[in-house]
Amino acid sequence: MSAEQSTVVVSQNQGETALIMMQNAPVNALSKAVRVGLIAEIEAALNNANVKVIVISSQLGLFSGGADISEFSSGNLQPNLPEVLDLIENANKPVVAVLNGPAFGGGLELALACHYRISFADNKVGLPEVNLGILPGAGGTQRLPRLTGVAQALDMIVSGKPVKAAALNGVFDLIVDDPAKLMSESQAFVAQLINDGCEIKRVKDIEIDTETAPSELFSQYRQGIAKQARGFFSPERCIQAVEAAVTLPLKDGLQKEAELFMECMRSPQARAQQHFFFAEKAAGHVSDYDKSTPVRDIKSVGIIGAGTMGGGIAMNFANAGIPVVMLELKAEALEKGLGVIRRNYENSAKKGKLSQQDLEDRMALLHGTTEYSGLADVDLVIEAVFEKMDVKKQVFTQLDAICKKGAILASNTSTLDINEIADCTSRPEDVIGLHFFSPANVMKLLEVVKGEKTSADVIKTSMQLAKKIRKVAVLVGVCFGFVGNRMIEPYGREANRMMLEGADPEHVDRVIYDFGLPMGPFTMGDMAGLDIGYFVRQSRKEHIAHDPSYAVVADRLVKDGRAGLKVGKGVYLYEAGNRKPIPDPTVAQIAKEEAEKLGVKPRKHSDEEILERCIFTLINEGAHILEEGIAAKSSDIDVIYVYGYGFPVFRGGPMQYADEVGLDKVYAAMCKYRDELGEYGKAWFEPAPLLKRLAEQGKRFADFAK
Ligand code: T1G
Repeated sequence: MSAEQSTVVVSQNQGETALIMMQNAPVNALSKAVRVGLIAEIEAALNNANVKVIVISSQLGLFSGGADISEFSSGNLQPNLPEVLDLIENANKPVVAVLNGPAFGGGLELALACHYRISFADNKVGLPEVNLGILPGAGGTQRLPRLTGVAQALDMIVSGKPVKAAALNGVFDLIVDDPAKLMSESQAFVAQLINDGCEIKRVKDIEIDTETAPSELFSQYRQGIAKQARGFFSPERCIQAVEAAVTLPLKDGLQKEAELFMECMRSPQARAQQHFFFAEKAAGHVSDYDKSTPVRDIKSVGIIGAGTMGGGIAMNFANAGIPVVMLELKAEALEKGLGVIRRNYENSAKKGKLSQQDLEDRMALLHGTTEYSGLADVDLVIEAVFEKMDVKKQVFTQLDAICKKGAILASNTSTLDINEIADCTSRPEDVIGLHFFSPANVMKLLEVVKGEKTSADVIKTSMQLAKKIRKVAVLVGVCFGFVGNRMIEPYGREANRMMLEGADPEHVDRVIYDFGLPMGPFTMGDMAGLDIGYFVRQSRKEHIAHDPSYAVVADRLVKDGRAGLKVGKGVYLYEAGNRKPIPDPTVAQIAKEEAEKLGVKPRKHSDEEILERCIFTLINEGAHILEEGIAAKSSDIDVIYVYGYGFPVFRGGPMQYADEVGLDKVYAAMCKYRDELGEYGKAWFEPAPLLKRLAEQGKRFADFAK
């Protein structure tokens, strides 16, 4: 495609300046067409004797979101981005990058290959490739350290976090305070450059300032990131690439970077994290409404319950500048709840995450009432009261009587039937589930639970409001536990059943921790409270009737007052004020007694069996959920599990992981345990029909559309 036909790169000659503008909506992804267009325009400018300076910028609101991630799987990356950047860096006329907006990944690398860089101070730039399981593959690991020093470059590349242009020392030749003056000041910069004789400054000619790379830098950095980089493949390769910048000449450093880039690109983790990037975006693509569907204006929110959940939920709205009215029937409970919120903000302020002014501004948005009438004028109410249907129904009956017409009535229920709740009001079309995950002011996931009668505009309003309060919303249907909690049930069941069969809880927890979850099922159960599972099972007797054996130990621990961390003992023991689980041999004894009572034969569990029984049963439930239409697509389930349960993003989520393992293997394992575990196996290991069907067709969950 030649430049004149290019629609994604245009240029205009302004006398002695060739202005090359990218316009590949929506983010100037550096697709093949853009790379071809850039090469054509740059070569044309280099061959134009009138042109003295080349400027590269953008017609869109950002400079560039980097390489086109959607091209990675196609493999046709020629001409590749490094070729474009070599052309720029070796040009015999000055090339100036004018960053009129964010520059990420290859977009920033494009600027680094230029001879001069201009931006406005608050502009965001970054190298987020590590979040895609790869590393900056177009010279970023070699050029950035030469400009900004090794330590800052290392942190940007390994953390993937964006920084403000003004904070990136040594990278920009001109930082403009007022974005509105960017173009005019850039023109003056270029005019001066021409006037001064068009000197060319190539980053490759800059020697690394080894002062910024003390010998212990890399080892200390490795230690510093060990916890959050646990299990990830690309952070270590990012570090190695930056080390190469310090130890090798640029040409060899670029070669090393290319090798490490391809090593990462070929890894299952890169596939998983790139899948997840698009999965998160796709969660917002919902077929229940369209562009014409109206959105209700949410100017104020009522929260019922100022406890842990209610308080956390309230903070989300205060953080977004939306006034909140919190209802507690007792004044002291209200006082307590507001006090907890203030302490949370004060803790953030102590860590420098919040200014005192912001703290006061947010607290000023939080009002309290002890009367339902205090909610009469809010645009949205979210109840976070006790998880019992009759309590929820009482609340919604009151809300129906009190709240203004058009108010959205939402439940934070984590398992209960939204349709049943809606039907106790005169306005079921205004009722929806907004299931926050604890701690509600921290966890990014929001399950938006649509009832059968929930209107499209209420769904759309909820999905858009989620973005405003910085949540990742996934739209789900109604069933017990919706998606997340329904799938976690078999996961916890298998852990408990294996304990009954003689497995050590710490063995089970270690296998799951090593797989990449933040903690194993028993540690998680103790932290959440074993009584929560106990109450859920009491309300699900018909469901667990299949074979209730798995719960006997957990039920007995609760009856023995061992509700978990909060009481100092659950499956593990805990010293006061210490969350470290201490194995307790008496639990194994209890399990042995209960197993003998039930005639459950002891069984040796390999790491593989532990992993498969916990994770494949979770995946199998996901297959049921997909087939029932409770989740619209498998990638939505992945988003729920990564953001709601800490499923390792380097595995892409449970359904992506199953696709990577191969559904035939998942299916075979389900059949194996069904047949090996006697009555219990028959009760709980029947493969979901969708899993069976896709496995037989050699397909993936990602191929399934309801
Ligand atoms: N490639 C392809 N599609 C992209 C994309 C990209 N780099 N970035 C965004 N999109 C899509 C996105 O899926 C969405 O699609 C639409 O654009 C709008 O995105 C060689 C190899 C740039 C800050 O990781 O962080 O460079 O949902 O809603 O809120 O070393 O997009 O509309 O169908 O997010 O204005 C590294 C990823 C690539 C940046 C803009 N770059 N993108 O935010 O829009 S690898 C990244 C973002 C690389 C080099 C390596 C954000 C944004 P849809 P959006 P936004």
